[in-house]
Amino acid sequence: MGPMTALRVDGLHVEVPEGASLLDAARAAGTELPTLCHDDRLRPAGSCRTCLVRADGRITAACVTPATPGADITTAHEDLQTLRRDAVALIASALPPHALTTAPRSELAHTCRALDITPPPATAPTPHNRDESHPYIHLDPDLCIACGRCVRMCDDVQGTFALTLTGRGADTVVAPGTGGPWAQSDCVACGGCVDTCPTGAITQPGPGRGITTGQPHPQHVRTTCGYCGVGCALDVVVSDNQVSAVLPALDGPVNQGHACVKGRFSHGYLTSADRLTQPMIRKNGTLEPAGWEEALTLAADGLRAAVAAGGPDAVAAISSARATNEENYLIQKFLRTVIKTNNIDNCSRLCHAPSAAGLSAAFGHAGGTDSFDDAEKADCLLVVGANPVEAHPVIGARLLQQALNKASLIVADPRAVGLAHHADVHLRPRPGTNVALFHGLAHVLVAEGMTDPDFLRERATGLTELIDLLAHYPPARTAELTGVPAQDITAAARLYGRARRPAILYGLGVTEHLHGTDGVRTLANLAILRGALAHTGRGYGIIPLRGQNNVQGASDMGALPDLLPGYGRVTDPQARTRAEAVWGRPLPTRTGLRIPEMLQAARQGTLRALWIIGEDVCATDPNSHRVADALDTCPLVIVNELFPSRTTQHADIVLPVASWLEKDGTFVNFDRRFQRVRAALRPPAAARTDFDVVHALAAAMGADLGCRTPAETLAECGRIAPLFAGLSHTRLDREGAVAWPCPSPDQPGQATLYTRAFTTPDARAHLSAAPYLPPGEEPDTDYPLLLVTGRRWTHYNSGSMTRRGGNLLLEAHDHLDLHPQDAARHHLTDGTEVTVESRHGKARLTARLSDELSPGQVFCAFHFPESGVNSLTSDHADTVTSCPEYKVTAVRLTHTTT
Ligand SMILES: Nc1nc2c(c(=O)[nH]1)N[C@H]1C(S)=C(S)[C@@H](COP(=O)(O)OP(=O)(O)OC[C@H]3O[C@@H](n4cnc5c(=O)[nH]c(N)nc54)[C@H](O)[C@@H]3O)O[C@H]1N2
Ligand SMILES: Nc1nc2c(c(=O)[nH]1)N[C@H]1C(S)=C(S)[C@@H](COP(=O)(O)OP(=O)(O)OC[C@H]3O[C@@H](n4cnc5c(=O)[nH]c(N)nc54)[C@H](O)[C@@H]3O)O[C@H]1N2
Ligand SMILES: [Mo]
Repeated sequence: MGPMTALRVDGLHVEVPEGASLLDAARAAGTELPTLCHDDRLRPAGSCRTCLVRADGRITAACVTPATPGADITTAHEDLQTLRRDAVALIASALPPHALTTAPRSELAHTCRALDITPPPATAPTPHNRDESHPYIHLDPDLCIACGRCVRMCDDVQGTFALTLTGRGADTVVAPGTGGPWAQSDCVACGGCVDTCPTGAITQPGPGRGITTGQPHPQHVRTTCGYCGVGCALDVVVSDNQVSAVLPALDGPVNQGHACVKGRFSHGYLTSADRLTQPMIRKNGTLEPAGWEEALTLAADGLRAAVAAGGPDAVAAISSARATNEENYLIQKFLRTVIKTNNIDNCSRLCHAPSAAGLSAAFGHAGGTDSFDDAEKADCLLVVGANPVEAHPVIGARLLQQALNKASLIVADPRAVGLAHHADVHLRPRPGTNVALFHGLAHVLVAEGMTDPDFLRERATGLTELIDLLAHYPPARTAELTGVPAQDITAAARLYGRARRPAILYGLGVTEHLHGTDGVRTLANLAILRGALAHTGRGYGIIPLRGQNNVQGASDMGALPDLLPGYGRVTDPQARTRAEAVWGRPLPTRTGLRIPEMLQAARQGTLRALWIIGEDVCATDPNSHRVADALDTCPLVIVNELFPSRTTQHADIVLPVASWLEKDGTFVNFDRRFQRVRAALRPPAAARTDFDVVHALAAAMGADLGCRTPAETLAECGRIAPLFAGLSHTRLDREGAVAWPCPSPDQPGQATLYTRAFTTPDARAHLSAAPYLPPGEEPDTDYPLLLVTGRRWTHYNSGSMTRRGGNLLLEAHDHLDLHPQDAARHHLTDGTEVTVESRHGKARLTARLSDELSPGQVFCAFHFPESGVNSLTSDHADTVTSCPEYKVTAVRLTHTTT
């Protein structure tokens, strides 16, 4: 704890941290003051005058007055109580009577009850100005007291600046800044305004109306969000096995009382009529409902038959980065010990496999070098090929505030989206030219002496080779290769090079390329050249913004064809022996198949059974026609799913499973923190957790996987994997979040890595001298445009969850963004239906003109499988890890004719 300030409140001695307010001091003394314009997440405003106290004789608003050493505060005097009561009564009297009746759970109503203020009698009928245009956020301006909390939340926490106070004097109310209805405003539905509104003027529709963060809720379950990898701690308020509201936890280690549209609101899928509620078996070509026993027996017989015909390696499984660690652990254990194959992989393959490969080659561990909390202290941010404002909104919001307040910002992204609007330098490389760009930046670092010679001499290796290579990447040549002006390269390198403590954060714009692993390694070069790592005190390393809620965990748990739980190699006898000792069985020694190899083997007839657990491969893997062919050729396809999907259309057995709000376990977030997942609801009808399904299928094959509970499972994993040996459910229940490596229960998790040494074989950081090589696809006269695919804030991956609920009202279909010049050349206007063709397939999208794109480049997401985006993308993949080249596809456009 930092230095403390001692003072007296109503005669009581209290101590508060330096910089605290009198409100904090009053709270420390156990005194509750009314605080209608205050929220701990916000800078204090002092405008409502309801928290009045007397400090050394002067009457003042406690929330804006600093606690000074030795101050003498009174709060309890009758005159003060009267002043405060009058201030609240005055605010309440300006509101229509329904302020206290229709919003009975509001903070204002609570304060009025506490101070014995009764609502004024109803006189005139209440005017009705409600704005109910938005699916998740409703506004009743009549209830607004102009405290400004929502506006500050939107500006200072979320950074969207969507709200404003309009009108004058007592008539001032909040409104969307764009003037029209809320649904057409800039709002991204983080829910911050709903959570902070003290009067019920801003609410969410439905049962959660009036339920806000910071108030006690009798039936709430603390869990971790199951959408992206940020790892927001959420409190799910439940009644009658239904979600009333999902609130961001104020003490959430990563989100600190903030959330995004997905975690906060996108749970409509839970009660969708499409939810799979019983097993299905294909009979005469159609999927028909079946009982669990019939489905499991059929699956077990099918797996046995596949092994009998082709040996254990004729079976494979794709595990789910949406599922828990314990589920992933169990699935790989089933494959390795019951089937006896290493054919297990997860969607990290499509995503950040190049990060795991690149970062472990450079530093040792398959994760980011430092924690996000550290990176937030950086004075310079280099954000590369990531759009956190849309894809990791809570992190995006924190990075934006950092850039607005205290850090310089370099963004490297072909598109002008999100953080790029606030960048000091925005580098816009042609997609697929990262390696050249990073070498260009490194060239300037070296040429202008902005490196750390001591660190390079003592802790790194590969400098000579790199310097030789960098001679070929002066700014002028790099500009030719990448399309980034030479002066921007120099300016960016100087910002990064001269910063005291820079940090690098990056995303799929680095990994999903033909040379994705080289991209990660050559980006890591910049941090190594500067020795900019947390433990050196000269920066905060390099952090991948990993995607799925548990993609880090799925890989940590060994749902990979070459690695056991905790990253021991399947080919390393020592690692195998450790696992064999715990599992009591000999393990397969041959490296298993990666996802694209599984699909290839299926097409060739050597893979005879594929179990797909929560990945819509026919929608989200590249070149989707060929994926469908693979499934159709494979004699047995089992799919665990929440919903019918493109993939279930090709399945022989479909098993209905629970979603993240319906199960127990742990996830690992993007910066290696384990957090607990807890069931808030029971799964619908006959649906079971993936955990139970794996156990049941093992039992149907006559095997017992042990690991009766998720807690036992994580404990067993810790016995195999030293990295996780100190973790347990009870510890996480107690501590909230713990980062790996965590080798023992009495040691803290290591958020900052490599304090003593790098974990590469020679304990040094490895620079990479990989030369720039062009992407797999390039535009030509037949396919003149370059398509980049990625994400939108409104939907999540295959869209299976976000398309089933209110998000569909936020974005109803996929768009193709293109520059107005390209649109004009193709005679397209906003809203025109357009057919996109690549060398591999066709997609139908709606044109959207946007100067976020450079001419010659177009962009779309892949959240609506029926538009066919992944029939466009190619089989080109990272040469090291097989991660698909989703970011570069040559296409042409034609008008859609129906
Ligand atoms: N709303 C929402 N959030 C999500 C998801 C979602 O589907 N929807 N998915 C989750 C998942 S699984 C993941 S992995 C993460 C992904 O999160 P991000 O990595 O941020 O996602 P993308 O939008 O795919 O790609 C990031 C950026 O890379 C840029 N880019 C493309 N090519 C290049 C290049 O050659 N060089 C550079 N420097 N940049 C390039 C694109 O223009 C894009 O803005 O998001 C997670 N969060
Ligand atoms: N064109 C293009 N394609 C891409 C990408 C891109 O940038 N461009 N990005 C790629 C990336 S990074 C990723 S990670 C993949 C994601 O691709 P997927 O993993 O296929 O996408 P999701 O929609 O996240 O989830 C897959 C399925 O899991 C189901 N599901 C959810 N929770 C659970 C659960 O607990 N258990 C089970 N059994 N099922 C569950 C969902 O209903 C959904 O159908 O897409 C990749 N595809
Ligand atoms: Mo991902």
